[in-house]
Amino acid sequence: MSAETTRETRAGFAAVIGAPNAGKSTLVNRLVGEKVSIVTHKVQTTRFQVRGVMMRDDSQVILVDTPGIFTPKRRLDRAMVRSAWDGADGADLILHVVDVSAWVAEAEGKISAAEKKSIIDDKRIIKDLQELGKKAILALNKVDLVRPDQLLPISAALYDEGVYSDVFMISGLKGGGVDALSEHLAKNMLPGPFLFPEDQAADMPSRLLAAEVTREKLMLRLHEELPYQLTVETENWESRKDGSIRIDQIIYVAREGHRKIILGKQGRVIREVGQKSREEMQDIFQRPVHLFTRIKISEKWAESRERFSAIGLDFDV
Ligand SMILES: Nc1nc2c(ncn2[C@@H]2O[C@H](COP(=O)(O)OP(=O)(O)OP(=O)(O)O)[C@@H](O)[C@H]2O)c(=O)[nH]1
Ligand SMILES: [Mg+2]
Repeated sequence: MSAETTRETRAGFAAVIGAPNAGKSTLVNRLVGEKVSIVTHKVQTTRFQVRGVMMRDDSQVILVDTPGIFTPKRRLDRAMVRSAWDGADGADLILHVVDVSAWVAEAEGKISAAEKKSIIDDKRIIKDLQELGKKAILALNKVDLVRPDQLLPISAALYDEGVYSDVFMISGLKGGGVDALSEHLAKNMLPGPFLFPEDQAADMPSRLLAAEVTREKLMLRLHEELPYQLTVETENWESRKDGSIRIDQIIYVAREGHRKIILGKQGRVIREVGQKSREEMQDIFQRPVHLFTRIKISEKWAESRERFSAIGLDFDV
């Protein structure tokens, strides 16, 4: 007789949507238990759908991290917002992450411009959810920044919008409340076989992940509009006999002035960025990394159909 018992497994997709900077990627990384999506303090960090696999009990939850939903202007912005809604549309569950500290600031009449934007985006998402006709799970995030008594009226008001099935109060950064949310997600997957191998946390190709790591370090180091006007590509990836990896990357920028800023005085900026990026890649890939970065001027990188489709974005929205 076989000792094997049949496992009642569950699996499915949970799309994580929300305004830029709400904390979606931070939450996805925490739920998965490792870094699958880059995080910065700046808005519009995530540019395309990133899948992370969470295992809990006999459930597999494929979390789909999405770009923030905002009012788009450029082609890249439009494609990012479309990508977020596509993620929501195809998912079994939708998780709406809200930066609750913005709502508290509004209630107290001490709201900043960024917080105002965040609330406008949240309201827009609520309207779109109403139209979509699918109930979402509300995750009131960043509760570490507010007092519990400030949360309750906001939670009640948002629940009354009628688009949410459940509300969780969490801190993706500190971890508070995330366990209850993760349990809920796992329980609400449909019975079925796992969709990814159990030990696989992400499905992003290593070359793309390496490019994202460098883009994160650039975003953290650069100011104003520059982070939004560049992109990073891994040009070459070579596994060496000694166990190390040689990675060649190109940073595409729109103008000569941008190239100079990224270089910095005597190449200081690019050197620092490369150093940080290399260290993190070594952590992720668990092997020594030799990283070589070049900067190229390409006025048209944000108008390149090929680049969009390489990261799963729709060029024609
Ligand atoms: N205090 C606090 N900060 C948080 C929390 N979650 C995320 N953050 C911070 O919020 C900022 C944005 O986090 P991200 O995870 O990149 O947000 P995002 O929603 O993925 O942003 P986009 O990809 O730009 O749409 C970062 O500085 C995070 O450290 C939280 O629970 N508490
Ligand atoms: Mg993100």
